[in-house]
Amino acid sequence: MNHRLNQQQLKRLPADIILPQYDRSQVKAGILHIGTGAFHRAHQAVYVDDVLALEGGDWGIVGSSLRSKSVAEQLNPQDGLYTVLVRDSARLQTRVIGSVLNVLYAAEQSEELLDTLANPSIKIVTLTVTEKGYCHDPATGNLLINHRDVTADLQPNAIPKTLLGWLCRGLQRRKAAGFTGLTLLSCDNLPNNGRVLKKVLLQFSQRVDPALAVWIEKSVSFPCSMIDRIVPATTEEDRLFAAQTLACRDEGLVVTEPFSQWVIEDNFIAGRPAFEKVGVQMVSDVTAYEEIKLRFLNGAHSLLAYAGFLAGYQYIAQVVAQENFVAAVQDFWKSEVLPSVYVPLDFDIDAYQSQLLARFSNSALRHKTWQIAMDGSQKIPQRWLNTLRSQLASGGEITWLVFALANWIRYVRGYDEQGQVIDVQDPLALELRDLYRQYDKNYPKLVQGFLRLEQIFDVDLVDNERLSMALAEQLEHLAVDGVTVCLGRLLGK
Ligand code: CS2
Repeated sequence: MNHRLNQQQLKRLPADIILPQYDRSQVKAGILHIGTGAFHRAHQAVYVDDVLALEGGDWGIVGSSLRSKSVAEQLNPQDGLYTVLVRDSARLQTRVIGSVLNVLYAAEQSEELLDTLANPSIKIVTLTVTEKGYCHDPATGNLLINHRDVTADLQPNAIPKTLLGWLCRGLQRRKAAGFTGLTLLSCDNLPNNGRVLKKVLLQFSQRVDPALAVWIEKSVSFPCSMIDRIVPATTEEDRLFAAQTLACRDEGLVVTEPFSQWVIEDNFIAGRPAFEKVGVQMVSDVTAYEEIKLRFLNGAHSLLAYAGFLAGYQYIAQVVAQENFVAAVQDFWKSEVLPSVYVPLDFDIDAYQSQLLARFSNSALRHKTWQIAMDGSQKIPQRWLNTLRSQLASGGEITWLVFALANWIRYVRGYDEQGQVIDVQDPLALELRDLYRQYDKNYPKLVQGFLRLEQIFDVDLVDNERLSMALAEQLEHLAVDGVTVCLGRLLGK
C-alpha cells in the first residue's frame, strides 16, 4: 500500500473513523510545539483538536523537532494529519487528529523556527523534550554550564542545538521586533517543570544578554503542568495494522491507552484555548498532582522496567502479569510512597492505585521495559530519590526503593542475567558502566561510587549508612541469585 493519509484521503476513510470536526483550512497557528514525538501527538495535540472542534479559534499547532528529521518526514507529506489508535482489551478507537498544521525540522529550518518563536500570533510554546532536554542538573535544577551543546549554543551566532538555545534566540528576535511575550508550557515529567524551565532559561539568557533575561522574566509565563498518558513507541506492526483499517499508510500513527490526564497551572500571559472545556484540569497549583503521578506511576514504572527487564520480560504488561511483581509494587506504594506524599483530601488514592495497575496490565499496548528504562540518570531523582529522602528522614521503609536502585545499577552495568549485552540508553551510560566495572564485586565501594554521582544523588545520600549497607547487600544478592529469587525473598516467600 503506497498512498499516504492526507487531507484528500480523509473523505475516503471508512465511516467508523473519527475525523477532525472543523474546517482545517480555516485554522491559523497559535501554538508552537517543540518535540513533536509520539507523546505530544497522543496527548496535547488531541486536547487542542478537541478545542478546535468545540469552539474553533486560532490555536493550530506548528510542530517542530530539534533532533530527528523523521517527524517532519512523517507528518508533512500527510498535511500534518495522523491517527491515534486508542486500545485496551475491550476497545479500539481510531481517530484522525487535525490540530498539527505542519512540522519544522530545526536543523534544516532554523530561520523558520526562530521566526515562528518571534511571531506575535504564537501565544504558547508547548514542550516535550524529555528530561535531558532541559540541560539541567537534576539534583539542583541548575543549568549544566559545561554541557557540550550548552557551551556551543552560548557562542554568538551559533545555530542552536539545545532547547534553551532555540528559546533564547527566538525570544531575542521577538523582543527585538517589539512584540509581547508568550507562555512556555513544559509538558515533561519533571517536578515543577515550569520552574525548572524558567530557571535554566534565565541562567542561559543571562549569559547571552542580561537585558533579554530581564525581558523574559517580565514577559514570559512558565506554568507547571502534569501530563499523563501511556504512549509506547509506535512499531511497524502497528502501522501495518492501522493501514488495514485506514486503507492507506499513516507514518505518523501513535498508539495509546484510553486514559489521559492533563493538569495545568493557570498562568498564561498571552491567552489560551478553553482547555477546561475539553477535560483539562486548570488549577492554581499542580504540585500535589505532579508528585503523586511521578512517585506512584513513574516510580513504579521504573522499578518494574529495570527489575522486569533483568527478569527477562520485554513488556510492562508481562511484568505485571507476575503476582510477585504486583505484590512488590503494591507494597512499594503502601509502605514507601504513600507515607511520603501529600494526598489531597478529595483524592481517592486507593482507586488511583488500582487504576494504575489496570493501566500497566493493558496488554493491547506493547510498552517495552527497555523504553521506560531509558535515561534513568535523568528520571531517578524525581521518581525515587525524593521518596527515599523522606523515608530515610522519618525512619520509614526503604526496601523497595533499595531494590529498585539495585536493579537500576545492575541494568546500567550493561549485561542481563544471561550475560547478553544491554543497549543502555542514557547520557551517562558509559560513565555508569565503567563505574560498575571498576568496583565490580566490591559492593560497598560500588555503592559509594554510585552514590557519589552528584548530578543524580546530590550530596546528601552518600553518607547515609542505612542506605549504603542495604544497597550493597541487595546488589550482592542480585548478583548471586538474580531478580526472581531476590523478589521472592523480599516478599517473604
Ligand atoms: C514512562 C513514562 O517512559 C517512561 O519513563 O514512565 O513515559 C510514562 O509512560 C508516562 O509518564 C505516563 O504518563
